[in-house]
Formats: sequence, C-alpha cells, structure tokens
Amino acid sequence: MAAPTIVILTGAGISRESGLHTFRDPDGIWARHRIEDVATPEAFARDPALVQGFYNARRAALRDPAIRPNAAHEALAELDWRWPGDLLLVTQNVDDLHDRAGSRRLVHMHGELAKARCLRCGAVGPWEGDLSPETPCPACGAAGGMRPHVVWFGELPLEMERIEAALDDCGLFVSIGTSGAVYPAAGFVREVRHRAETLELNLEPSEGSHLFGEARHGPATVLVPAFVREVLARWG
Ligand code: BV8
Repeated sequence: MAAPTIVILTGAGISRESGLHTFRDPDGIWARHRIEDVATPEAFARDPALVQGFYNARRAALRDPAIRPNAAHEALAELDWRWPGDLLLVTQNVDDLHDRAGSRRLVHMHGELAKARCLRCGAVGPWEGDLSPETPCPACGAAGGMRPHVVWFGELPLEMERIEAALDDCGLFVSIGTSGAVYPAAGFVREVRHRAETLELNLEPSEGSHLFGEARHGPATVLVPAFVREVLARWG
C-alpha cells in the first residue's frame, strides 16, 4: 500500500521541553497576560506599545542560546526528509524551532515571531530585534505601521487553503502538544476522523482527545521519536 499523506498539527507543548512556556499551563503565558490585552487587533489599536512589548519579550527569549529544537522537533524533521508520501507539518507555534530542526514541508498557521509585517504597504519580512510604534518599514519607510507577523484572535489563520487541501487528502492525522482549545485548528480532527487514522500525542488528554482513534499521553520528546520510528518502519 502506498504511503498515506500525513498531516501533523503541533502546539506549544512540543516546545515546552525546549524551555518555552505554553499558554494554558499553570505558569503559562495566559496566566500572566490577558488575551484581550495582547493578542487581538483591538488590543494593538488601543495600546500598540504594550502589545509590541509582549512580543518583543517572546522574540528575545527565542534568541536565548539555551532555547534549541528538542528530540521531538528533530524526529519530525527526519520524518519530513524520509517520508515517501505527501506530508504537511502545520504548527500553531510562532517559534522557529521546527524550522531550525530542518522541517521544510511546514506551515506556521498562526504566524512567526521572527517576521514583521507593515500595515501600510503589506510587506512581510524577517525581523530579529524589538518592534516599536516608531519602527520604520524596511520596504516603504513608513513608521507606525509595523506589527508582529502573528495571527491574533479574530483574525484569519495563514495558508488555510494549503492546510485544507492536505486535510482533504490525508490518511493519517497526528496532533502533538496542543490543548485543542483554539479554532479552526481544534476542528481539524473532526474534519478527517471519518476517513483517516487519527492519533493524539500529548502530555495529558486534550479537549478533543475523545475524537481521536488513538491517544498516547506523555512527554513529546519520548512519544514523537517513537511514533516516527514506527511509521517509517511501517511505510518508510
Ligand atoms: C478565526 C498566535 C475566523 C499568537 C494564537 C469556534 C468556536 C469557538 C471560538 C471560535 C471558533 N472559531 C473561531 C473562534 C475564535 C477563536 C478561538 O478559537 N477562541 C478560543 C479561545 C475559543 N479563534 C480565532 O480567533 C482564530 N481565527 O477563527 O478566524 C476563521 C474561522 C474559520 C476558518 C478560518 C478563519 C485565530 C486564533 C489564533 C490566535 N493566535 N497564537 C501568539 O502566539 O501570541 S492561538 C495560540 O493558542 C496558539 O497558537 C494555539 O493555537 C492556541 C492554543 O495553544 P496550544 O498551542 O494548544 O497551547 P496550550 O498551552 O493551550 O496547550 C499546550 C498543550 O501541550 C497542553 O494540552 C499540554 O498538556 C501539552 N503539553 C505540555 N507540555 C508537554 C505537552 N505535550 C507533550 N509534551 C510536553 N512536554
């Protein structure tokens, strides 16, 4: 049998063991910041400096040399290189650990901390340091229009056509390190569960755990390399 198309969805849990906070864990991001203050277009219009400060701090944390891809990121990159069939890694994470591990068939559906966007000319480009309301756009030079290239609540996720096309064709859907609390990502399993194998790999049952054909619970750095070995042995 030909190798099925695989769609893998990841969330903040896959980067926890690399030292990055998740959102909903007790010491998570939403325990210290309100979504309404930092992760909506309304918040940015109301207080751009507060929102920029929130993302500047996360962008700076990502540059800490101690923050590196872990065994789960690396195993998924190996699967990307060696999988004979179609594959798409859809991450909700705005960190660049999948990219740094070497994943290529990768979509950041909620954007990237390492990119900035200009609201004046629409240019999107790599961004290393801090952004402020005074930061000029490298493309059009206008100041006051630069924002993090991330998807806020109430905004359309990125590359939904490419994601939906892969979901339409997928024979195996795997969800890793996500609480299943945010849509449309949390709805993907419902879209495919009647025609594809579905597997959850998470520290604890997610909100949609009952929708998966199989669920394995434990740390990503243990579950993901084992899953990749297994699936490559089966079809590799
Ligand atoms: C939209 C980027 C229209 C910014 C993020 C339907 C019903 C109800 C509400 C809605 C709905 N449709 C839309 C909504 C509104 C909203 C929504 O879902 N609200 C929720 C709160 C109810 N959705 C939106 O606004 C979205 N836009 O819908 O546009 C539309 C509709 C249809 C089709 C197209 C468009 C946009 C949402 C995107 C917001 N931006 N991030 C930033 O990063 O600051 S969301 C952010 O939170 C993440 O990206 C992620 O998506 C989400 C959830 O976080 P997780 O990654 O899952 O992390 P969490 O902490 O929650 O969980 C971690 C998990 O890991 C836990 O389960 C834990 O057990 C596990 N774990 C921990 N350690 C480990 C581990 N697992 C393994 N190993 C470990 N070591």
